[in-house]
Amino acid sequence: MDLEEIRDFLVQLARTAGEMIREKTGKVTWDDKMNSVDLVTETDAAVERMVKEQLASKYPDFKFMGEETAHGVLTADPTFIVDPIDGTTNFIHRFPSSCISLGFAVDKVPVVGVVYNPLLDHMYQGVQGKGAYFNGQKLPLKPPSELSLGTALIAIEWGSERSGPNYTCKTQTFANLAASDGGMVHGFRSMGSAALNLCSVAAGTLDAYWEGGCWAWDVCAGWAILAETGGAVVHGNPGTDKAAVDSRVYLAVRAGSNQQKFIADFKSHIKGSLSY
Ligand code: LIP
Repeated sequence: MDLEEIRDFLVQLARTAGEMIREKTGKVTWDDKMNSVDLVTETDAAVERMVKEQLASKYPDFKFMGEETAHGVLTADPTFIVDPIDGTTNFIHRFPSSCISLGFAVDKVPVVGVVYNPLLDHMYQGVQGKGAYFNGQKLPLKPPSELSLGTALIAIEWGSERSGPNYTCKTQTFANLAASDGGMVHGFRSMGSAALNLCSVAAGTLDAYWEGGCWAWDVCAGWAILAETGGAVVHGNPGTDKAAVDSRVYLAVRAGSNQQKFIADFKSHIKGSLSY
């Protein structure tokens, strides 16, 4: 299987999808999915249709999983894992942090990732064993320095579940990581796209990203990119180490010395655990 050829095809597809997304951004109406903060637009569906058709005609033997049309259960078969618009809320608001996320997994391991933010013309891509790039520049964008919680800039997301035990765990953990008698991290960023958060961790411009509740299509492509930079994705709950692409609770950490200690420190600040 030629992973670089697959990457090249996904880059082309991302640019085509990018035109569709750019044209409609900030100009769409939306529907609610689970609730009034879980949103979908016709463009999400149109982009996924186009991508699915193109992939089926070029790679008829590979499976497809996508946010809008094909959930299913991830198997070990070669599978494209696609979010047509990650950051749909940003797309609706015209906040320039949404992207198409095109991942490819084999044996459930993300091996190719293409993430494209069309408003900013930011193209991230990575192939297992071949490195990861941002607009042609090798990632990470800065030399990997020592990791420590007290100097960390961390992506968090509020998600669409705004009550109950998961919400309590997230908000109490955010408070504990921020507090002067807690982690006292440098700061949080909440930019509304799992895929772009992972790409920023790959770039080294964010130190870590913690989230529960997102799906394989939110993380597969970004994970493949991050893995190529020496970054790690582990399970986001204390007491569980290994994350699977569909485990829905993740902690992503950039390349750098003290990675394992950083992960342990971070987890010691989580209040309870997340369950999806
Ligand atoms: C979004 C994620 C975001 C998360 C939201 C949502 P969408 O994906 O990327 O990080 O907090 O709950 O899942 O819905 O914009 O594709």
